[in-house]
Amino acid sequence: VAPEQGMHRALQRDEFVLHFQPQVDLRSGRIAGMEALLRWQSPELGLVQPLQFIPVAEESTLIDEIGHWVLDRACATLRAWIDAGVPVVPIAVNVAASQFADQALDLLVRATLERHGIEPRLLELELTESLSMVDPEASVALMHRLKATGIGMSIDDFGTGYSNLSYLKRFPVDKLKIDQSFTRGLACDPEDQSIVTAVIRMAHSLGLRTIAEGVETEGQLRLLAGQGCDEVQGFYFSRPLPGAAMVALLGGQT
Ligand code: G
Ligand code: G
Ligand code: MN
Ligand code: NA
Repeated sequence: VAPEQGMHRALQRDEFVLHFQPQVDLRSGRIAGMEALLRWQSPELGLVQPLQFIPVAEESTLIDEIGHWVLDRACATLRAWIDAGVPVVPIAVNVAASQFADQALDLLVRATLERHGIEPRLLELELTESLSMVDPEASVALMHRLKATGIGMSIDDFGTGYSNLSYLKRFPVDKLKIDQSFTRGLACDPEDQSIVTAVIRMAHSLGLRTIAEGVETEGQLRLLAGQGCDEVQGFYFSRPLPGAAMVALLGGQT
């Protein structure tokens, strides 16, 4: 079967699952959030990673269907965990550029939150720098409507896109996610250190929080803490986890 057909069937057969990666606040040491990361549990192919199917999905409207599913499942998961007495933290969901081209995304977000009875502050959308470049004016307007719903917004993979700083100034986002390509070189590459230091300073002076992605070593962690980075995410603390394992982590911190 063609890959798109396989994924369409996967949606119908409920073969997608969300995994969750903790985001740790460096000041308190507590889990302050979690990123929802999509996996495809295919009966034929096994566990398929998103890099193997998201790019294919992005070539058709399938990415929008998958995006809706992820948003709905993220809110449904929060609802189930809250009902079970789990001390939940906000969930961050990745948004593809084409989802952002839909000017009614704010209405979809609102409806999804209401359907599951989830407070807006428990949802964060991760946007990429490139998604706003097709129609910057419309994107900024949509971001303001999303902001007005009460959800959080972050810029994912910061530093790898067009990095149009004049738009960054106008984006009503709360957080910059420093791309893992910069984190990787932190302990050995002075240029990566300079970039990370500058990004953290710039973010803070714009009133934005920072989270470093791809933190794998104690050395990286120490440098980030020294620069005042707010949060970290990466294998050093935890790989993306199935729901039950994430629940155990959250339950362990009360
Ligand atoms: O989870 P990591 O394992 O491999 O994810 C790889 C890439 O896939 C990352 O760029 C990540 O942002 C993207 N990705 C993961 N989950 C989703 C999702 O639910 N929606 C979109 N659009 N991208 C996702
Ligand atoms: O593009 P986005 O930032 O959404 O994708 C996150 C990706 O980074 C996922 O594929 C996730 O599995 C991966 N990831 C998370 N933590 C680490 C890490 O510490 N090291 C590496 N190499 N990848 C990571
Ligand atoms: Mn992300
Ligand atoms: Na990223």
